[in-house]
Amino acid sequence: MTAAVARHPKARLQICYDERAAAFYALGYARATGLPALLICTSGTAVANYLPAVIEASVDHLPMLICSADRPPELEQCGANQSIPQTHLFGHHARWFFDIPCPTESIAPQFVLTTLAQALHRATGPFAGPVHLNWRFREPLVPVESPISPDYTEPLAQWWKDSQPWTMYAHAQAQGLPALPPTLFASVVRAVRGVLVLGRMPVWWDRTPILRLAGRLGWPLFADIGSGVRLGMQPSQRILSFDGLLRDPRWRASSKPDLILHLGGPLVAKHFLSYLEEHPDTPYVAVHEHPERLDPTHQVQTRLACHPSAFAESLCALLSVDIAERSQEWLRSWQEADQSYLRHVRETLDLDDLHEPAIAFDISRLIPKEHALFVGNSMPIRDLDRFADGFGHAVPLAANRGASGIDGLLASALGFVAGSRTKGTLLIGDLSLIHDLNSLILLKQSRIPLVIVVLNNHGGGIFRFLPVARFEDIFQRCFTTPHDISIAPIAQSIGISAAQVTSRSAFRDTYREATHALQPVLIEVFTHTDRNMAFYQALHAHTITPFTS
Ligand SMILES: Cc1ncc(C[n+]2csc(CCOP(=O)(O)OP(=O)(O)O)c2C)c(N)n1
Repeated sequence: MTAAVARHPKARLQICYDERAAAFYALGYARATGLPALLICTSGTAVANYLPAVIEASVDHLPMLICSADRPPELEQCGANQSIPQTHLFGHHARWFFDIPCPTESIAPQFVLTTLAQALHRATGPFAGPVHLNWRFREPLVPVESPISPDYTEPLAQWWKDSQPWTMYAHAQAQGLPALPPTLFASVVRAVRGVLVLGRMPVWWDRTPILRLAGRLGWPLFADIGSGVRLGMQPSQRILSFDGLLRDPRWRASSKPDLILHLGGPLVAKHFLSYLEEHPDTPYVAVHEHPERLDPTHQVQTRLACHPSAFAESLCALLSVDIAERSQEWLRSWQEADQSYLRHVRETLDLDDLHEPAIAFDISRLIPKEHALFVGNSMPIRDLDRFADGFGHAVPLAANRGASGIDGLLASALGFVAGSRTKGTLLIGDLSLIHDLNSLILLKQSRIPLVIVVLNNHGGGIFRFLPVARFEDIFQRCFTTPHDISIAPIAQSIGISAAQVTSRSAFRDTYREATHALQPVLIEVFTHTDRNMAFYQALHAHTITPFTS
């Protein structure tokens, strides 16, 4: 398999040093392109290392195609070297598994081609995700010519000349606009205090119909950082600080909506869930293309399994009357509260203090428009979601929010930037980067122009914000897991340019310069959880006037 790909004139090959990173790289590539990278590995624990990325791909419906090599059946479970049972290794995390027998002329070659076509369909189809093909081989395991009778491949004569799969699968569902339930249309038209929520969406989706719908409805718009509508200048209905406002119990209670329309995946913003729980009788409609439940508070009343853009188009086509006007007052109240909150955020951020929300804000302002942005889990994604400026560039952004692991983030960022065929920035916490240190070697070898901004607060800063922080005997040792490691020297030892900064102005200058580099750069920012906490406390001191109209 390796020889076939390495010698193929059209294949782009990425050699990875460990399989866990390889799978995360493939995941990041799929996030950028919507296409599955082909993962090839040997038998044994090698393939097991794909599991974390397979889980993320499964949860977030990203295509992934795994081709593991395996020993022949007579060498399974008998002590033969590097042989483990690989059948259904990924359990229900794989959309499809197939055990492909050792090559033999007694099986028609069309079998291989229909298997591949099915694998591709199951990986990329309407319910996309990881597919595992387990290929068994007998020795010799090297690409030597083996005698094949001339008429064996005869039935494939036409297929060799084409570039199409043997079986073409048509996605019937993807064609045409979905028919909307009449009751749904009626409740949209009736709603005066509607809220439009945009969750996580793949970067390759066309958002034009969704933005058109946002304009037609004229409702407050809550856009998640992964929606593609949170960064840059976007619709005037967007309420940048909705999570901050919804944190306030009085605002939550007083701003009762009469319909919530949620397009795409879940949100990073935690207080949106509290808002839902505060108003259990508000009709809540969720639209996503896959059929799975997206309802952690168990309140969704109508769930449409169709593409949000197609849904938006259908709804716009039905909305002949201008309904935005009747929601003007409702929208204005949200916008005024938003402006007041944002003024307070900017005043607090402008103090030139070095803390993590400030770095997230600075990146959103300074990132060049030709960069792709990958964001680590824990506090980086939360800080960017809350404090990203609305005046930066609307760069493509991705994060591993399916299962929210802190593993494989550098490898995922590399795959994302490679798939985007551009430069990139990764914002990541220190523990997350330590989890994926191997991928610094992948970065060095691949020379992908990535700027890594690592926030070194010497452990897991998020735990300071969680109730476990009160339990002093276990908090530091078992949760924060403190360390005194500096990451820049590790990167330098591998041959990656790296800088350390301890002030906000030094960060801005270093980051600006790094984004112009043609090679990878790591910027280690030393931050302190006390300062992060102080910023949040100053922010929470802001008084939000309850909703009045
Ligand atoms: C693979 C994995 N292990 C553990 C966790 C639990 N976890 C969530 S956040 C976090 C700390 C991350 O620390 P860091 O990357 O330094 O970011 P910070 O909390 O400082 O923002 C941990 C261990 C996880 N999400 N994924």
